[in-house]
Amino acid sequence: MTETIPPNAATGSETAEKPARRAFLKTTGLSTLGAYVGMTIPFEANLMALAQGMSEEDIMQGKDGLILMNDRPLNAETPAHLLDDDVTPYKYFFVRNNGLVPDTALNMNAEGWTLTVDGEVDTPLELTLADLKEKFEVITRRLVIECGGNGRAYFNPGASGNQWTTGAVGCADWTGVRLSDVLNAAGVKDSAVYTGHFGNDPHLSGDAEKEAISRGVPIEKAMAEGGMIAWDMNGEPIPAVHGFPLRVINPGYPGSASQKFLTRIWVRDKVHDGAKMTGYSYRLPAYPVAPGTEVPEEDMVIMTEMPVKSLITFPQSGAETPAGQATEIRGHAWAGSGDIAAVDVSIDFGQTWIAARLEPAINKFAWQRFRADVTLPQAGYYEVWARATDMNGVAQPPVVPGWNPRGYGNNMQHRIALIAT
Ligand SMILES: Nc1nc2c(c(=O)[nH]1)N[C@H]1C(S)=C(S)[C@@H](COP(=O)(O)O)O[C@H]1N2
Ligand SMILES: [Mo]
Repeated sequence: MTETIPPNAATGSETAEKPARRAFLKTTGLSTLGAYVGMTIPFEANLMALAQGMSEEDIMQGKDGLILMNDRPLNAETPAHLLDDDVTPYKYFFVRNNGLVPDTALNMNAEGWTLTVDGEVDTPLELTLADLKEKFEVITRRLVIECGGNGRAYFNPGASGNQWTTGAVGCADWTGVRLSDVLNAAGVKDSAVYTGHFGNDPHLSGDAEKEAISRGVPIEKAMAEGGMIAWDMNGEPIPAVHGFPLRVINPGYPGSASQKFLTRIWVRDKVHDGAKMTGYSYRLPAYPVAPGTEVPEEDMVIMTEMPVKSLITFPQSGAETPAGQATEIRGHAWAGSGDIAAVDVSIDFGQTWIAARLEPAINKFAWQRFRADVTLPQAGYYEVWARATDMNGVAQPPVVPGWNPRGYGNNMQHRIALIAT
């Protein structure tokens, strides 16, 4: 069966095999152990803690069934069938760290935490968590966070970086304040062009002078609907690996625009030039290039809005279903531009499409549930493909779109295998 199921239609463990193996090759002790137990190692929290040089802290405590991409920094994705919930629980939410998880997060210690808002503002602010909770309207929003490199594993030639397949995405309920309310309280000057976000997570090297990552968004995006500064995830303080005690969320943009462990928002009078804002990081060629092209650095432009996408979360790829009977297919669809217009599914490799029922988003930038009933006519091997279309009429392509040097923005249609019996 392994031979006949294409990569994107593979079952969870098979999907994991290639990237996980690759990760094992370049890492050390922990990974070797992982290779003995199998290619998808469920999180062994103590091992993870040790891998990061922590002694007892259980830094991935409560994670369940994720696939490890790398242990230093910690990166793990979620198999598609574990993303079936409307609200992704903590245990299934993917983890992407560029640096180390800071001690403040590991100890869940927010004592004395402040958020600085400075730069091109009338009144620089220094806000405690209590200030944020008291001085601004507190809101809860269901927002998708998706890594810009989700789907990287399918580019050919391949791109370096975490070999995410389809699981670097999640949709949680976030509680906090509007990013725009905080910026308005500081008074954004006309000279403001971009935000620059900072967190207290140490650089992998441990060098205190270096930032792990510091990205930002155009000021218009920061002031737009959706942007948040959040302290709760699904009704609990944001867990260590997801940015305790505070994170920015800029939904619809690559996940890297949602800074964790947030300490400062620097309003800039030019495009932010923090760590991983420049060079090839989170950038796409300014023009279409042939696969494998060496694109000059000056021709790379910052990736902004994430493309329209969907994921089939039920059934699990490789499942068996009776021929001649209706089977429910379901999943989620989302787009950086906002709401989804339609989702269609195909059981014949895209030759014909069936309209799925689509639920409205609970709020802008939440993913939307789709359901379709399909009947597989006779016993045998099938694939189910899903294709979402956004409000601008832009739909997911059937193949990997626009090759780019770092493998960003792959929104090709998701495919699962179904065996009719
Ligand atoms: N401080 C900090 N914020 C960060 C990162 C990081 O390494 N450090 N990674 C970013 C990237 S690339 C992504 S995709 C998301 C992942 O969020 P999650 O780990 O909560 O899933 O966080 C973003 N915010
Ligand atoms: Mo990311």
